[in-house]
Amino acid sequence: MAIFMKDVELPNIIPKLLLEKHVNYLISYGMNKDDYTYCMTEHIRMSGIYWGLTALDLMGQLECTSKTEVLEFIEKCQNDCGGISGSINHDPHLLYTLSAVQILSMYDALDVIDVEKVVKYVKDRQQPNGSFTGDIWGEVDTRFSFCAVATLSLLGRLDAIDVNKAVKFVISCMNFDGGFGSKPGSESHAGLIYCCLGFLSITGHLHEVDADRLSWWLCERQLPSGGLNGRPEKLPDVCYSWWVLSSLAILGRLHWIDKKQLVDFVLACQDVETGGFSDRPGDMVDPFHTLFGLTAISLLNADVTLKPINPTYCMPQYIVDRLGLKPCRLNR
Ligand code: GRG
Repeated sequence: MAIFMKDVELPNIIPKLLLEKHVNYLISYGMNKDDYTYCMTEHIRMSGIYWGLTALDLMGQLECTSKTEVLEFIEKCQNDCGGISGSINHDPHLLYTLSAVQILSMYDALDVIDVEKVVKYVKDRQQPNGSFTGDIWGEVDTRFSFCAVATLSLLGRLDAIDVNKAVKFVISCMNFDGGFGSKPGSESHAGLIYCCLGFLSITGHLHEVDADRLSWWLCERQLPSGGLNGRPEKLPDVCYSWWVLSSLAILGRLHWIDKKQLVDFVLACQDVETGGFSDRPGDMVDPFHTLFGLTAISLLNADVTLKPINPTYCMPQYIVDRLGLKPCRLNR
């Protein structure tokens, strides 16, 4: 006899979307610089700012923060080699370089950094087999292939790298289940599937994907609680609402997911007192999960007041439009 266990229990009453509380949570997060979690996340500050500002922009509150302070911070994080670091005096990395370029694109302020040096930094990361390292220390991962092409396309400089070789490497990471891992032969994982589909969407190679097989695998990530996990046998997490949903959106199959159940799961991950979203109901909130809770609600069109999000760049759609970018999507 099969026994169905609920992966995570949702509260009896699902709260509505608490936008005002989320705005207050994000604004006060950046203000309390002595806070323990704020100090412990210094090394990922650049991405933290991108998560917070993107979430605020989706809620129509980008101007609640100090643009000048953010731009000064980014300027100080660009290193001589051109790469941008997570914090001042830290080592540069492709992840933070992309976050910085995303923020500057939102603010229409790319002149704050030396763009040609950024282009050179990204170009220097490409390896003879087309893959990218995240920094000078040599770790190769499909995340970095995405960061490289997303950064360069935002700068209008995709011509700086060998795109064909880069595509070949990403395609070599495709698995029998239609998904993608971090390198050839690595297990499929929803986060890396987003990176590879985002990469293929920017470079115009989505036709290389088995869209039905991959979408089936992505839909199997939905658990009885309604939440999504990142791979089989794992717990659900709000961030996969982004990695999985954006992938389905790029594949033109967003409607394959059970929207009502997923929205309930995401709403149940809000802290109704402090604002913000956590990974699962009842856990501690943070800006990372707050962004991906909101982007999921936006992609699902479950709240009319949230601005639309672009599934490839994870940036407000109006900014992607303003830059004239048209990342590919499949139709179904
Ligand atoms: C522009 C949004 C945006 C991102 C930049 C870095 C990057 C590109 C994407 C990261 C994609 C990724 C790998 C996400 C997964 C993050 C995560 C929660 C990893 C946890 O992995 P495990 O194995 O978790 O600890 P599970 O859920 O598998 O147990």
